[in-house]
Amino acid sequence: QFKSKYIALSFLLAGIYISAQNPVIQTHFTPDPAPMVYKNKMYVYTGDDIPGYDFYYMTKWRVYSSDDMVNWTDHGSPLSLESFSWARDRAWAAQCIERNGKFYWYICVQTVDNNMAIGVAVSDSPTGPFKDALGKPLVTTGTWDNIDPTVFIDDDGQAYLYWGNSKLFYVKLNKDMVSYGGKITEIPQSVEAFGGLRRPGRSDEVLQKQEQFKDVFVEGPWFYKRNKQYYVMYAGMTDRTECLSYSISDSPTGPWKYQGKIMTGQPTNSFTNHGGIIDFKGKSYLFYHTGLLPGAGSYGRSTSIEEFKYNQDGSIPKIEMTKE
Ligand code: FUB
Repeated sequence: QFKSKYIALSFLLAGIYISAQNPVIQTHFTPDPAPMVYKNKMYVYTGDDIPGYDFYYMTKWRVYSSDDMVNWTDHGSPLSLESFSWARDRAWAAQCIERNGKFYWYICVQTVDNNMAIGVAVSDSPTGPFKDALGKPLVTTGTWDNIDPTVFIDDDGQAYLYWGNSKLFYVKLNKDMVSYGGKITEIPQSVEAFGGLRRPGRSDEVLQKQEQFKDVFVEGPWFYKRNKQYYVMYAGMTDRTECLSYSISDSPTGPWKYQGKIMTGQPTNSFTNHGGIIDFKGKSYLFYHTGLLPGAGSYGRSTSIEEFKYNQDGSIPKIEMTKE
């Protein structure tokens, strides 16, 4: 027993700990997990909830890595609100991607002008140090729509940034990954595309009672491609909490076809859900968050992971939340 305690302590001091259980990170709150595979290693970029407030209060982001999905190394917090001179508050959801040996971490924050905007930080290493690439926002439209960036580089080298809350937008990024030339496009919402419509002035409870509004794009898009098929997973709406739903397309810019809900139900103890899907060493994983750490809840969310197998036709099965 002494030996195992000693080994655990050594791992902890080295910033490594072992968790095959959900939530996989039990030392910090880690919402909005965004996985990235680089050089045979899994990285996960997360937020950093500070519970005790009556909203999502976050001032920095975190990074963890694993070779085997069991042993996780804590790389600390290489990016925070202070990294962006134009940021005021709300270090919300983010995603990191590698291109030509550089790492681009797309984040969203509340600006000094009181809007939400998307910024990008760059590093030579997946674990930082990261630096604001522009000294100003990458996407700012003077609204609160600009949250939850997700980034993807297609086989032809074209990179796409999707994001949004209630409204879903995309823009084609330039090769430098920190600018765009074309215009920002809003993806039309429809029952066919995302399972339902959000009507201004109608509460989600009312929408749930109407069959045609059985789901809706809320936020947290996760954009990726598998076997020539484009996928966008997103936080949809069910009962009183968010679920994870998805749509597919033959093109990176749509039209999108609603495919249904991936993850619903309990126990989540969190109003939101937000995550990413990725393949690693021949297996497929869904990263998501719950509020299940002791004393947590909607404003103290933690990363959980489920392994799953795609169906033969490329569809995603229903995935249960587990504690393993
Ligand atoms: O973490 C803050 C916000 O909550 C995210 O931006 C949303 O997707 C939701 O998870």
